[in-house]
Amino acid sequence: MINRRQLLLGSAAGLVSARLGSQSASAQASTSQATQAPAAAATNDLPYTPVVTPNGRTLPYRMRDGVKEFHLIAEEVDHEFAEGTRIKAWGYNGTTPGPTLEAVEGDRVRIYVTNRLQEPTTVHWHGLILPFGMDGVAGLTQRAIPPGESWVYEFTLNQHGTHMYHPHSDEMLQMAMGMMGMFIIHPRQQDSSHRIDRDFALLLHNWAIHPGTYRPDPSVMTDFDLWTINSKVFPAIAPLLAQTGERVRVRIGNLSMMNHPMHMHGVQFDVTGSDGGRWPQAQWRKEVTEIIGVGQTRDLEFTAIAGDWPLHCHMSHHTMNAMGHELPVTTGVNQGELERQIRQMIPGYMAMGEHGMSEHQAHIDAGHMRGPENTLPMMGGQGAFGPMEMGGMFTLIKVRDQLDGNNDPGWFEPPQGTQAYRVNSVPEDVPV
Ligand SMILES: [Cu+2]
Repeated sequence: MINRRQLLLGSAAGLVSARLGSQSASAQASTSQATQAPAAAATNDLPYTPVVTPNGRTLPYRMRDGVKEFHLIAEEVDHEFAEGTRIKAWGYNGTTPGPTLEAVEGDRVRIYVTNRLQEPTTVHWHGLILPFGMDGVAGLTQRAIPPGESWVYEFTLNQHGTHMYHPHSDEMLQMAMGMMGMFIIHPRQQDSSHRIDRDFALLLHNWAIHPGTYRPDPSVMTDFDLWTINSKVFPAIAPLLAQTGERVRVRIGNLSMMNHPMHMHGVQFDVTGSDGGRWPQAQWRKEVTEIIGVGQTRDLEFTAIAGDWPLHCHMSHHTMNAMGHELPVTTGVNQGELERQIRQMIPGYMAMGEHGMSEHQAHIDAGHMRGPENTLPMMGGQGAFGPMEMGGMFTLIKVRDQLDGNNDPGWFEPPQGTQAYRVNSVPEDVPV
C-alpha cells in the first residue's frame, strides 16, 4: 500500500508529471457555492437565531406530547471532501458530520437512534448534564446498540451552550470514520443586549486517508492527511456569509486528535461561550486566535466588516491537503543535473521546490501534474488575484454591505486606495 511517507505528492522533491491535457484540476480552482440558510432571525418567530451548519443541515424534529422527537441513523455514507476525493465514511442520516441537533434549554428531547452499521454503537451526548443511563457509554451506562436495532435516549436539557455528539463504542474507529455532530442548545432567556444575527456551527476533524485509498485508517495518531471543517476541505467548505454590521457567532467544536488554534482575519472577536454555555460578559476576552482543544467547543462573536476574511487553523500543515512529510529539503538546491538523470529513468519527471513550494499549485492548475488516484492536491483555491495555495481547515467569511439572499457574492473588490500595490522603487532614505 502507498504510504504518505513514501509518497512525494506535494513534496519539495517533485512529482512524476502526468500530461492530463484539458483534464486539469479545475475542481480545486473555485470556491464552492455557499449553502446558507436564510438570515434566520429576520424570517421566523423562533425565540433564537437558528444555527447554520455550512455544508450540513439541522435535523428536523416533531413535537409529540410536549417532547421534541429526533431520529439519528448511524450508517455508512459516501462522502466527498472536495471534488476529486470520495471515501466510504461512517456518519448519521447520510452525512458526516451528522446533522446538527438544535433545541432550547428546558426542552425535553427524545432521540431515536437506529444502528445500520455492522457493529454495535452508542451515542454519547458530549457535555450534556443528563441521567447516568442516558450518557451513551457502551458497557458502562448501557449495552451497546446492536446492528439493526433502534434505541431511544430521552432527557431534559438543563443547560445551554455549544455541544457535540459522538459514539462511545469502538470509539477510536467510529470517530476516525466520521461519526460525530453538533448539539446546539439555545438559552431560554436570550441575551437581548447582544442579539445574534448569524449563528454558524463548525466541527473540526482529521482524517487518515492514505493517498490512493478510500477508507479512513483509524490507527493513525498524529500524521493525518486531511484536516476538515464539517468534514470538508478548502475550497469545498461553504463560506460563511454575513452583512456589514451584523453580529456573527461562529461556534467551533473539535473532535479531532489535535488542538486547533483557529484564527480569524479582519476582526478581534470576543470569546463568549463554550460547552459551559454563554459566559458572563465579564469573562469575555478579545482574541484573534483561539485554541479549540480536543473535546472542547468555543463560541467566537464579532461584528462583521466587509471583505473576504479567512478563518483557518493556524497550524500551517492543517491548511494543506495530503502531503509527504519525511522528505529532503530542496529549497535552495539546484536540481538541474538530478532532474536530467532521473528523466532518463522516469520520462516526464519534474524537479520542483528549488525556490519554494508554490510552483506546485501552478503545475497542478496548469494540468501538468497529477497525484495518486482519489487524492487532492496539497493546496488549491483560486482567488481574484491568483492561486491561494491553501487547503484543509481554511474557509472564508464573506461580508458584504448587502447580500443577495444566500448566493455567494463572488470576490470582494477592495475600494480604491485600500489595496497593496506595486512601486517602481523604494525611497533610499527608508531604513533597512
Ligand atoms: Cu489545526
